[in-house]
Amino acid sequence: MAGKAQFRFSFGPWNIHEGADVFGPAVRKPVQFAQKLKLYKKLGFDAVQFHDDDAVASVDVPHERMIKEAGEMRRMLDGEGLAAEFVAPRLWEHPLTIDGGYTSNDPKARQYALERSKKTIDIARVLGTSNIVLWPAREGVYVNESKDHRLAAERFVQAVNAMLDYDKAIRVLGEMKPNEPMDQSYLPTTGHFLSICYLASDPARVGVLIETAHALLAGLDPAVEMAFALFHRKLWSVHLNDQNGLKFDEDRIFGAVNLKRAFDQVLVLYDNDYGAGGEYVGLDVKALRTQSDELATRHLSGSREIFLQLLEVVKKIDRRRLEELRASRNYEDLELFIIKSLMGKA
Ligand code: 3MF
Ligand code: MG
Repeated sequence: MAGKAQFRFSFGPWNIHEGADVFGPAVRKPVQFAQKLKLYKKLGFDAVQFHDDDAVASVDVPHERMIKEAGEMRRMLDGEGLAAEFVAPRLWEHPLTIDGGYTSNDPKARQYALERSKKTIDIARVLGTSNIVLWPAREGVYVNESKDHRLAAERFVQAVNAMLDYDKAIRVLGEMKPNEPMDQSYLPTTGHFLSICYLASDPARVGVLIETAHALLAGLDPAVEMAFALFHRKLWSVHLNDQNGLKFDEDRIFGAVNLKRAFDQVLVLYDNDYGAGGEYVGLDVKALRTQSDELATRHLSGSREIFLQLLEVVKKIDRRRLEELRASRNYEDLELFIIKSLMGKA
């Protein structure tokens, strides 16, 4: 039965940002974390996605201090009536992990990555979530011959196992992306990570977060990817956004580039009861650099609105007509039917 879920929304604090890009500095004033938290409910969101160092000032401090700071963050969340959806180790900014963490050639980097992942788990425990997201940004190569690729896959499984072993209550979610910052990322797609899931010590606790733009950058269709992970019962989070072609990760408003593609994702999520197990509809969208301070949250509320409006279209779709068109293999009328539904003309 479709539609069991009441959709709840989340985003990460990095989605409210100052607009700096690789070619130019910040153009908006920084928004304090406490201020960002106050915006969540106003914008229609119930949960916060964290990097480890969003939750605490630094993880490279004595453990008690880190835990104390995580406790303060938990109280701030409780105060705003917000939940923590996941915590992700930000392994891509530290000098030790310049050439990757779990799959680095340097044992010190690998050790740092593992220790930091365990600290992420400690933070997640305090924040009250069991979801650990891995976006393995620098696990991969710029120069193909620089690493042993087979060994990298093995090291990846070992790292996931070390996390599962460290805390028997956590779940690990891979958020895969084929490139950027690396030329070639290891485990570039959801399918690659799913294959790792089944090699892990406790496959039931390993799953995925699918980001629309990441699937598109891999030349894949996000709705088909989501359906595949849902079949495996491993779609535990999403980063909805949009993407114009194969270039850098644009993180555009959900549906801004291709509304039908956004509709397809909502259809798959709705039909498969995504959210019924407590999963959030996460957004990973960036305000354009042109936006003024006052307008730099519109991409978030707007993406949520588009999702909910597409949900209305999904619910109104004449399923009998859809089945008829499928059965008669009349795919052109099917396509027109969907496009007209999106225009309110079906
Ligand atoms: C990079 C991303 C990241 C991750 C985040 C959580 C800025 O392409 O999508 O968002 O989602 O770091 O893992
Ligand atoms: Mg993302």
